[in-house]
Amino acid sequence: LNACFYTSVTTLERVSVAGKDYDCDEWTNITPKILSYVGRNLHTQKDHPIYIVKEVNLPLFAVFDNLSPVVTVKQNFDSLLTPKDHVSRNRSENYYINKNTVLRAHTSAHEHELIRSGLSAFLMVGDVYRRDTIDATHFPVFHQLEGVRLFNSQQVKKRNYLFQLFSKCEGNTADLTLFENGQETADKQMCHTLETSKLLEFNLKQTIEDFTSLMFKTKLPPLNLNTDVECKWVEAYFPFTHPSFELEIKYNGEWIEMLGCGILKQQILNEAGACDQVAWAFGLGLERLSMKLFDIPDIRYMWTTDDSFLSQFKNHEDFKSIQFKPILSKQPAVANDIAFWIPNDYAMNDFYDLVRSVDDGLVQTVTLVDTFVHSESGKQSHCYRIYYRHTSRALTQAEVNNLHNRIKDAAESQLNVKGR
Ligand code: FA5
Ligand code: MG
Repeated sequence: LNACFYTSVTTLERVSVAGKDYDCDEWTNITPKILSYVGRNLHTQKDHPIYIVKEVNLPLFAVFDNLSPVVTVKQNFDSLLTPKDHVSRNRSENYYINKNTVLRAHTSAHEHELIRSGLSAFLMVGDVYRRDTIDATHFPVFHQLEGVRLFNSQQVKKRNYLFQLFSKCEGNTADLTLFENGQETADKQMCHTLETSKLLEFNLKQTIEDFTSLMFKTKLPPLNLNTDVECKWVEAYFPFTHPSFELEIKYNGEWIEMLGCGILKQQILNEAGACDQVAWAFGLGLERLSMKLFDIPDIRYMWTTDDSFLSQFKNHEDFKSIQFKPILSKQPAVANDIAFWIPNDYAMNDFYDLVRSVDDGLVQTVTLVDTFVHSESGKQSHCYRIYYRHTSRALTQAEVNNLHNRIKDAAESQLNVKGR
């Protein structure tokens, strides 16, 4: 539990987050670096690329973009049926303020309260926080767009009717029931009829595909360089949906995950006072969407206050006419390795988070290149390759060496690792 005890914050008895004070305990692992991102709210900053994609709203949906990122463990996990021993709760995955309080790891944390308030179609945008890997498409703070839509039995029946009209299949729509006391299968939950589940899945995927083509379909060729995108559905697992899916999208020649979604577990609706309704939900990564849309090659650009970045998004009548021009001509990354013996309670995210907190914008990617177990002592070692590359200026070997040494020193003094 103490693998990553950041003296700078956690020796404090209390910590102030977004203007409120919280007691620290053995779960506290937020860092000053992460705290410095709380309140930046890129999604409410006019003309920021995250704001621009957020503004492409779906009609019909109520929009919330100012819910506090400080949530309870209950909101972030329990309300979403996350098992008590599920890895997503680990201290190595999240930024805990204390045992009961966490910086939300996803916007799904607010689903329960918004459903309980009686809404039946809503979108939620906010900053979310995760201890995670380091590369061009991951950042410890990012933004999600959550969408939830509830249906009562009348609405499902109407959809079933339309569906049958279009697919020309036979069937008695009047007989459609939402619920049954049945079996869970790959396609449905125990209490849903197969028809209900399939109709919801169809509507969910249709909504997301419509949104995706709204974002990416070329409107004004040849002005617009953002042509249609390649994307595909893959099966997924979330503790709070079944069945679950992910949408992947081709980005720089590779498939990356853009969103997760699924049919909301009925228990969540029941506990939020909507037991006669069914629902789907999705959670989309706005950075990834925006990077794909504008051809932004590195997620770190989102946080620059550099006008040569931000000015490229200003005063555009149509977001589709924006084509990002990298500020720096391609500079090769400088690679530098670091190897150490790790203690038993070590988690890779401890190292990644440490790099994030020491780095001042130079580190692009960190990869584990080698693991090794000493034959006699049984001790394990990890070797990481750190790629140094700034988003907007060339680096000198001296500043790379300086940062690399600071990372080494910090790892030895804070992570209980031994240099090799
Ligand atoms: C979730 O967060 C679920 N709450 C999504 C969901 C909502 C599922 C509702 C079902 C119903 P996931 O951990 O896969 O799922 O993250 C969702 C998206 O956030 C990813 O597809 C990706 O686009 C983005 N994302 C995840 N981690 C990072 C990161 N470190 N940096 C930037 N974007 C990220
Ligand atoms: Mg995922």
